[in-house]
Amino acid sequence: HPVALRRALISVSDKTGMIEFARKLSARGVEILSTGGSAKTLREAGLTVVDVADVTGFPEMMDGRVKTLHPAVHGGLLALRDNEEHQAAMQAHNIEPIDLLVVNLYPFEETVAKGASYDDCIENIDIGGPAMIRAAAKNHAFVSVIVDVEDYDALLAELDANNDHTTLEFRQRQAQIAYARTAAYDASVSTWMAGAIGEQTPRRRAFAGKLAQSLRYGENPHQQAAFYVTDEARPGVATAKQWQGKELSYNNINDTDAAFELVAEFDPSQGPACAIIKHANPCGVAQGATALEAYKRAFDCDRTSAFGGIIALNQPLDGATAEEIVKIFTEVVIAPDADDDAKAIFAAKKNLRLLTTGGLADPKAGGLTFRQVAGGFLVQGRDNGHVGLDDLKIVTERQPSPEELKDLLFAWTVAKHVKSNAIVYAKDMATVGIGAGQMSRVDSTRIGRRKSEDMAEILGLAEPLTNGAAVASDAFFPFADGVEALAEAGAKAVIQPGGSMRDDEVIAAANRLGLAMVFTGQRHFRH
Ligand code: 93A
Repeated sequence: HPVALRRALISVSDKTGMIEFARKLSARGVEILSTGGSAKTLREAGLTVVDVADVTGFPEMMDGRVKTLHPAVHGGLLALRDNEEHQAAMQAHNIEPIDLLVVNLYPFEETVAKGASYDDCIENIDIGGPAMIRAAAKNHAFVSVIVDVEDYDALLAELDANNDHTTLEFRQRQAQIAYARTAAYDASVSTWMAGAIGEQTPRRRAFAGKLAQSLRYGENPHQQAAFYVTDEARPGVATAKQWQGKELSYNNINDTDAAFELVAEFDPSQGPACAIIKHANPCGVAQGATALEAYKRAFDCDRTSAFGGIIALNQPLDGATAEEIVKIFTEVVIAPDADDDAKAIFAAKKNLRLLTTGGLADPKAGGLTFRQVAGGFLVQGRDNGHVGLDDLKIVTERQPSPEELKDLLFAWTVAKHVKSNAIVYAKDMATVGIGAGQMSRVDSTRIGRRKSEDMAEILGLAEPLTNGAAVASDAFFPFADGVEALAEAGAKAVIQPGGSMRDDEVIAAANRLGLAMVFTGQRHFRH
């Protein structure tokens, strides 16, 4: 199965490393065919190149839309070298074999990420490239295909190790990579089109991402893992710049995403906000007059859990906040930006990762989210639900005060980002107790309260801050016991979707206990 390399076709948009690579192929006696821009670059570097136009007998035409789509190219890639009929056809039509295809595609994903026009995006859909890649990969019994600049060295190493031949194993591996690339490419075209034409349903969609990073391991060290990017335009962990610190782990990426998506809910024009995340749940979220104050208030929700956490800010990180953050061990800090003071302070903490995103994600934007199940995966629209003051329905005799209303909406926004059953106590735009991920809603109310009691002890407060707090519940209370537990914790106002069969009982309990309660009409399950 070893195949000698005699003739290669190079047609690349990303010309990184191409000249060096082609030079090494030439030195091994490989003849090089190439398309317009690639051929020009190679020739200018002093290499001998055959124009594909001379092979096809047709000029590149229609703005390059048609350059390699020709039997002289596709026959050379697809012909079985051990099949007499195929060989006869090659002879009859003057088709020469192509043993190696080196293609990287028009930068469609990058063009979309730049925010280019519809027509620009369309023009950047590569047709000839994927056609050749799929042809070469199909004929991997004889042909090698390279679709990634990173694989140039792998091919050269393969030739070194096998006396200028490629092995079947190598060609199979490259073919597998090639199909992954063309599938991902078409998926990104389809995903972009869905966005461009406003198609929201998750039906008849194709999914794929671009490999951003191979991870050292997954959720646990015995699991392999990788990180794929599906939306290069959305500010977040997938597109952030990492300034320092070791490589992010699988769990770090998951938690950093949770942190930044949560903090992006808070419009910076309404003031700085900070979220501290542990195991994908917030252990403190707060607004403040400054980023420093927002961080301190978030930290004071649950100082014990915040250790080793992930911190997100909705505005640039400054020196004063950085100074405070480095007082305890933190895994990751993510913010739209960071000033020089902050960077200098973090530089002394080698393990702390600093990520900047260049902006905030739009919490109201659409998009899809995924969840894997055995043998398949679930797809749904992002939870971009939003509730404002006007959407609230007051259902109790006691009306919430304006301050309580602000805290209710704040708690509600945080609850959207807490695993169900979620209970979030808030006071003065800071969480003061969070109960997450319990199988019973009553347990979540108790956990939030207990955490607040622990913090009161640590901070030396006369009473836990859940006393007099506003509380959000991500879904309705099925029975009155949840509301009773909140009243026991001293809460004064409640926000919840409503819609339970026993809403009447729940409202009656709230009235009896002197609580103000509002319904949102929308829930935020997060499982
Ligand atoms: O417009 S195309 O879809 N039509 C083609 O026939 C074709 N053949 C190769 N684009 C085509 N290509 C692409 O051109 C390659 O995939 C590569 O990305 C690019 C290289 O062009 P150049 O060598 O002119 O820079």
